[in-house]
Amino acid sequence: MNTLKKLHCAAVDLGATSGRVILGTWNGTILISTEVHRFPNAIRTLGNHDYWDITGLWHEVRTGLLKAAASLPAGETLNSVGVDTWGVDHVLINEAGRLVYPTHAYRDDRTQAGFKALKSKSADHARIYEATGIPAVFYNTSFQLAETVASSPEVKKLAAHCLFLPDYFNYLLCGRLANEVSISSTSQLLDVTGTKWSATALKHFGVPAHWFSTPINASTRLGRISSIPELKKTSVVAVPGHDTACAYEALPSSADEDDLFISSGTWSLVGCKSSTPFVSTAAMKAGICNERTGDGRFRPLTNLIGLWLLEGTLKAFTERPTTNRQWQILIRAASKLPAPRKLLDIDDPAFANPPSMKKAIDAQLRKNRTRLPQDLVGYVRLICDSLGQGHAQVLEKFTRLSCRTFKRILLVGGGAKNRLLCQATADAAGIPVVALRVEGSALGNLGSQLIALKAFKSFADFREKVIHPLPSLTFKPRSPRSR
Ligand code: LFR
Repeated sequence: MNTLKKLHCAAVDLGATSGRVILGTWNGTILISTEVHRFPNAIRTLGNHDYWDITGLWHEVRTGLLKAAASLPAGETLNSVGVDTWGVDHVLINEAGRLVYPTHAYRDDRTQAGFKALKSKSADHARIYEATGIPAVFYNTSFQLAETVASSPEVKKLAAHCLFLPDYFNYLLCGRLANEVSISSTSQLLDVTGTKWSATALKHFGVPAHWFSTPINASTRLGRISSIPELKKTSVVAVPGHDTACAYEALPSSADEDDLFISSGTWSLVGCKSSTPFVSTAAMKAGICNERTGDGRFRPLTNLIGLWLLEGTLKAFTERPTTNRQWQILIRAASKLPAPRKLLDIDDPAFANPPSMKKAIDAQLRKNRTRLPQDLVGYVRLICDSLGQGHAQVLEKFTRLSCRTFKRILLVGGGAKNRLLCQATADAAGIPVVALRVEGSALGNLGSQLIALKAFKSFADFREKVIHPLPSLTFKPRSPRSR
């Protein structure tokens, strides 16, 4: 008989377009996860700038946690909660914990000038890459904070702490101020190795060093919830705060390091795990971001535009799918179309935050004298094939840079449900794609909490017992390329 006490954990997983609270119950043998709350999220525009609705997000987090606790059998307690979010975004607070600056969304184009300036000065770019392992990406926290300080110099006096969004929600829950390592590594302000903030980067961007504290590893217990009286017995665990770090931990990787990882959602994050960072000039040119795992190791990856292309394009069509069934019909219809003759250049900066994604795609196609798709089905086909090709190009880069031979691509996230995207990736890459249809970030988040609660020794242990037995779908390349 299984005598182990059940453990109940809530994973708060906030994404740029939706958020969810997933209740995970580990009974010593299986992990049952149930979505207890889901809500939309969106960038809010005010004047010429883009922001996150932080108060709205906190309201949803609170609602979701109360729902999670209410769904438990009488007498059982929610043991812990962990929060993960997208990367780079942050709050500035004073000593009393009050917000002193609005929380901008990373797609706000206030960072463009600083981003372009760094990209154009190759010696500076190389110096910052060498120091932080993160190349110039338009949304980096570094560019955001540099713009904040330049446009509102008084903020240097007002702000006492910079917390990344998961760090801030942890603080709101339990009052403990801490920067977690995986989310800190998305900033372009952390040293590429170790856990010191980069003096070189802080100086270059004009960001005060005292805003940050030495990052802590994930699976650290921060304290009990103090802001929601009904949940005062629940512990707050710092999980890998970056959703991508959580998703990577939830992939059924082999011990041989021959798997390439894709977390496929609004962004396609394509990379691998590594004990050392990739810091060569070639890695910088390839746009490799040496982000960290929750225990401070490396997950070099490249960021592609991902399903943002599709999410944006859908807005131009009145008849768009809302149910799983409608999605399946759309994807099936798109799979039956002939392959597009020419694919999109998905790195086109015009796709970053256009007023109309369809118009941005049409403009690129017209420029390349390519015929426009006739309907939504045609756009879906074009987008999925183009993303598949983008994934394959990153595989080539990683093969070259790591000197490894990748045997499989492990894919998790919303894209795992999209058969056309998985097949297009396998076809273009010439190796199988193993798709895991689970909420990857939430699962990694739950794993980190269960490690903190001592139900598992490590993520390797969690993967062996929880992830490897999960069903997955393998897409074999239809026309293996000669390599
Ligand atoms: C995905 C993600 C990516 C990051 C982007 C912006 O949700 O976290 O990893 O590069 O959002 O933060």
